[in-house]
Amino acid sequence: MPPRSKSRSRSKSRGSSPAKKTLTKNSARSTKTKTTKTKKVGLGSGSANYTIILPVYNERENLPIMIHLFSEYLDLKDYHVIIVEDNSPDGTREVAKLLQDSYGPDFITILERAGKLGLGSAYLSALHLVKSPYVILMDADLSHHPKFIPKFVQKMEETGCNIVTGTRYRDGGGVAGWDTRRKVMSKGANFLADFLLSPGVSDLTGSFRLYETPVLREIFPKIVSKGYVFQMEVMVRIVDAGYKVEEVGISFVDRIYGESKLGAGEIIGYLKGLLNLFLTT
Ligand SMILES: Nc1nc2c(ncn2[C@@H]2O[C@H](COP(=O)(O)OP(=O)(O)OP(=O)(O)O)[C@@H](O)[C@H]2O)c(=O)[nH]1
Ligand SMILES: [Mg+2]
Repeated sequence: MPPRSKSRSRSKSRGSSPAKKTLTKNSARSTKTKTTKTKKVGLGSGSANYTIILPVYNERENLPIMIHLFSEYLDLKDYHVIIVEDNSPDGTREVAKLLQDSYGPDFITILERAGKLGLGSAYLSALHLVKSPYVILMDADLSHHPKFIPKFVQKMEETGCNIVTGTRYRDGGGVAGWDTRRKVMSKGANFLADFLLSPGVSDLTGSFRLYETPVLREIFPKIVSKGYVFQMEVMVRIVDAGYKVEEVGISFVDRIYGESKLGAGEIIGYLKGLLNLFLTT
């Protein structure tokens, strides 16, 4: 990734070569959510290096394919998956339990929540359970292919960065299956955010990322936005805090099964969140 040449003068920590931060703060205590009736099923593996947090809502068809792809592309000894299931009406929880029976609780933990509590809180609840030094966040709708995970890991090892983010807009990345409206919305959202905030990351709204766990634990409690703008705020605050971000091109494929949750409300929320970040960071 090129250096952040477009740093805003208002930025407190953005310099020409931000030093890699020493990660001493572990703010897990302050990431508590108000979720009630949450049940953890599975032991979690204490030996895995990487935990994949997989939020699912109505992903009955996609979830088994995702887990199968993990087994195809990853060395499972090194990975643990936390499925955050929000009582989907389509029976995703039963499918998750069958997968856990088949792959074992050392590979799959299921975080059972009482209802649809949103993506941000799904990540937060799961983060409490993470024991590994690295966390991967990704969607379970097959838009994010597990084959890119080893590339993320390699990039982090090679560069010593704190975060690797998948990008659809650089390094051979792309999008398949979106109509013009969706492409324009995504490009527009990224362009506007880059113009106003200049974080130097090409895909701000993407959510396929590898993090050092302490970085995520430090940043997450500071996030105020919900919905589409959430991923952007995470990245902007990470860059603002001086952490080193690298990018890997990914091909993003639109979901085949299930329904998109992106509507007009999300677009308005995005613009409000963008303005808030512009004024506060
Ligand atoms: N546990 C949980 N998972 C959620 C919730 N909302 C969305 N998800 C999951 O989060 C991931 C991303 O959600 P998507 O609906 O694909 O949203 P998107 O990727 O922004 O948009 P589309 O792909 O166009 O639908 C998927 O794996 C969803 O199943 C939620 O409230 N709770
Ligand atoms: Mg999706």
